[in-house]
This record gives sequence, C-alpha cells and structure tokens, in this order.
Amino acid sequence: MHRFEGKVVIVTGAGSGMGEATARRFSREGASVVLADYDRDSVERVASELPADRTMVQVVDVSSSGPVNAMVEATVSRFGKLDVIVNNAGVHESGEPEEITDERWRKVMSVDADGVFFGCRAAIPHLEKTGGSIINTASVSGTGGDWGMSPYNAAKGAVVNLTRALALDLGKKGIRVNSVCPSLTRTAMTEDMLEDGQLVARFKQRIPLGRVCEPDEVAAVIAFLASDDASFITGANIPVDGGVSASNGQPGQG
Ligand code: NAD
Ligand code: ADP
Ligand code: HBR
Repeated sequence: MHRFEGKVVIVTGAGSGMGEATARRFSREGASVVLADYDRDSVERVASELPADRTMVQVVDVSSSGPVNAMVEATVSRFGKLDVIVNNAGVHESGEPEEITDERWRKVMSVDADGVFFGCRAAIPHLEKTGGSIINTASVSGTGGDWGMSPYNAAKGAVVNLTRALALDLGKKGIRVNSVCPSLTRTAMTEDMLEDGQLVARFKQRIPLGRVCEPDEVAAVIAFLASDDASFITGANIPVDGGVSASNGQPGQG
C-alpha cells in the first residue's frame, strides 16, 4: 500500500521501539518522514536505512518548546508542508509514590505530557493548511491506574484527555486528533520488565490475547488513524492492548 505518497510525517521518539516502527511504516507507504529523537545515534541509525531523498533527522528534546517549534519549522522548510505529527517520544519511571523525587516526577511529566502538547501546538498552523492529523502515543496506563507507576499514569492520563480536548478545539480547523493506548509492548522501555519471567506471566494472565504487543502492531494502528480510512475519527483513544481494557479488573478463572 502507498497511502502516504506525497505526505509529510513527523515521528518523535523515532530512534527506538514504536517510534522506529512507525517511521519505517510511513516510509514504506511512501511518506517523507522526519525522524525526531533526543538520541542522535539511534535516530541516525534508523534514518540511514530509509530513502535519503524523503528522510530527515531532527535531534530534539521534546520536553522544551523551542526545539519542538524548530523541528516543525525545519520540516516545512525542507518538505514544504506537514500532514501528520506522531507525538510518541516518552519515558517511564516506576516506584512507590514516596520514592518519586521532584526530578523524577518532572522528567516524566516534561517528556510525556509537556512534549506531546508542544508537538501538537507547533503543528497546528501547518496541519490546518493540509487538513492533517495528530496521533499521540498514550498508553493503557493513561486510561486507568497501575501499581507503582504514579507519574507515568498521571502523564499518560494527561495525554488521553489532551487528545479529547484538542479534538474539540481543532475540529473546526479540519484537524483530527487521536491517540493509541498500547499495553505492554516489546521495546527498549520495557526491556527490564520483559526479562522478569514471573512478571510477564502475570501480564499475560491479564491480556485476553495472552501475549505481549509488538511495535509493528502499534505502528499499523497509528498509520490507520493517519489515513483517509479514519476520516471521521477524532478524539478517540484507541486501545492496542490485546483486550486488557475489556476487563473490569476482576480476576480470571484459570
Ligand atoms: P523506547 O524507549 O523504545 O522509545 C522511546 C524513544 O523516545 C527513544 O528513542 C528515546 O530516545 C526517545 N525519547 C525519550 N525522551 C525523549 C525526549 N525528551 N525527546 C525526544 N525523544 C525522546 O520506548 P517505546 O516503548 O517505543 O515508547 C514509545 C511510546 O510508547 C512512549 O510514549 C511510551 O510511553 C509509550 N508506551 C510504551 C509501552 C510499552 O509497553 N513499551 C506501552 C504503552 C505506551
Ligand atoms: P526509562 O526509565 O523509561 O528507560 P531512560 O531514563 O532510560 O528511561 O531514558 C530513555 C531514553 O530517553 C534515553 O536514552 C534518552 O535518550 C531519553 N531521555 C531520558 N530523559 C530525557 C530527557 N529529560 N530529555 C530528553 N531525552 C531523555
Ligand atoms: C506497561 C505499559 O503499559 C507501559 C510502559 O505503558
């Protein structure tokens, strides 16, 4: 499929995991892709495997608005417009609430919540011109609480409600705003969790499809939300969770 030929897409956090899978997916489907990440080596590695004439790297820390604004301006200057922004960069912190220092709280809120808002805001004038769309990477952790993840739950909850609020405000400009809400997915972020066999077994008990999500499965939903097939979807936080959110939380029988 070449659904995105002639389209210009920014993906943040494109150096690893879901962002990498998403950048590769849009590129395979014909888009010009701006791969943005804080980590230069990782994002340059991914970009080096994509067509040079329609790939650009931006080394940017999404937790500050200046660099995010510059990323969007550099995109429009090189490719002439912007059709899609995927605000995906994120970090994760876990621990009991008393262990969460001010610094750890600010790190998660500044990357996972501020970074998403800065990306959305910078893109608005350009997306208005193209009738484009925004996709944020939230999480099932934004639609309910987890044990020992309070800053992450707070930040992802902000992304879920920001997605709804911006859909209301931007509908009149013809801009759609949606998010994906993955459950445990095989990426660098969850490497430690996935090494703990007992923890993974407990996760699988709660996932009706009985397995961990792969980054490509999230990328596919992001691409759908950005495509014309999703032309009447806005303000939706789409679970990509193997059915985790179908449960009311009570235990299974087996
Ligand atoms: P990952 O660690 O593989 O990728 C995250 C990328 O974001 C990295 O390349 C990192 O360098 C980049 N990044 C981090 N902080 C940044 C910053 N300030 N500025 C720019 N780039 C920055 O992890 P992932 O699992 O692919 O995470 C992608 C998104 O998916 C995140 O928003 C994460 O919260 C979310 N998510 C992950 C899971 C999971 O189980 N892995 C589940 C639900 C949601
Ligand atoms: P986690 O605890 O989720 O594994 P890390 O602290 O290991 O997160 O960070 C993962 C990656 O996110 C790092 O390699 C770095 O590239 C990026 N990162 C972390 N904190 C920041 C930050 N404040 N600003 C920009 N990028 C950051
Ligand atoms: C565990 C999973 O929900 C995450 C890191 O978002």
